[in-house]
Amino acid sequence: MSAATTTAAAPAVTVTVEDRFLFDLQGYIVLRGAIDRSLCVEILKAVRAVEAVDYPDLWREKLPADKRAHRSKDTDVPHQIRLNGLARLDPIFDEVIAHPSYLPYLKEFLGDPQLVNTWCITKSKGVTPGYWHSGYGPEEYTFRNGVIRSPMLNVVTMLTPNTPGDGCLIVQPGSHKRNLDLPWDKYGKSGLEAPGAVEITGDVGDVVLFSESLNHNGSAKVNDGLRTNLYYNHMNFPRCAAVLDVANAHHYWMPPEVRARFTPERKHITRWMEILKLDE
Ligand SMILES: O=C(O)CCC(=O)C(=O)O
Repeated sequence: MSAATTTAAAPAVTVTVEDRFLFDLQGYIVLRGAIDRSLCVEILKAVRAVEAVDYPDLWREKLPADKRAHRSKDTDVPHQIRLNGLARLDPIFDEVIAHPSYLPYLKEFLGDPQLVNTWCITKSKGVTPGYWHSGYGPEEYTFRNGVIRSPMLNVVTMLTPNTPGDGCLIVQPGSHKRNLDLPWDKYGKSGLEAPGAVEITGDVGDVVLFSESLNHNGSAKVNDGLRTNLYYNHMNFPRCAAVLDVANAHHYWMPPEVRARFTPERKHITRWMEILKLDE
């Protein structure tokens, strides 16, 4: 990675040959100190305030009974709070949309990035590992004529330190190009028993970009304290559609009054929301 600062005066970030090499090799890349610590502190304050709210989520009542949608605040997993559709919940979450520290990477690895799903996960001690998954299969990750294309790219921003045992994001490096499946039921206790599993640790403001073809999971949180990360998922414009997940489209799509406050870059990275209109 070259420059990784975020102020307006910061030099433009360029994706280096080493970045491309690593992302293609591992299926993810870590941008250390990508987001200003002071902005992370501000966002974290808003996260805690939003986590204290109980949302009526009346829109869910219109969904067919067999469609499972996240609530704005999900507490289904013990010791964990998941917030969904972040820009609906507080404008502070806009600040990391199309952030200059990672936008060039999205363009390099996706094409014409469009923001789709956004969420935030706070874990406290006692969270057990999630399940290993990937949003897309390895056949969807391509390298053709020197061009890297991931079907979906997740941008994870650490708002608190992610130390070992903190319920970190765990990945199997290289699994975005895997050829074989595994007997997943064998690997349970921390998530880290899976072959090749690596825990991605980091500090406030670090950003992880990973291909959604990569096998990933959240590990067990055995430490005290809270671990909070943001997850902003992106797709290439031609294939981006909230219709892939009708139940949760509410969280993907932002109404015009929310997008009205966006900067031109943020409007551009959400322009699919002008074409596909959600009837609320
Ligand atoms: O807890 C984590 O950091 C992993 C979360 C995860 O795998 C996901 O949200 O898809």
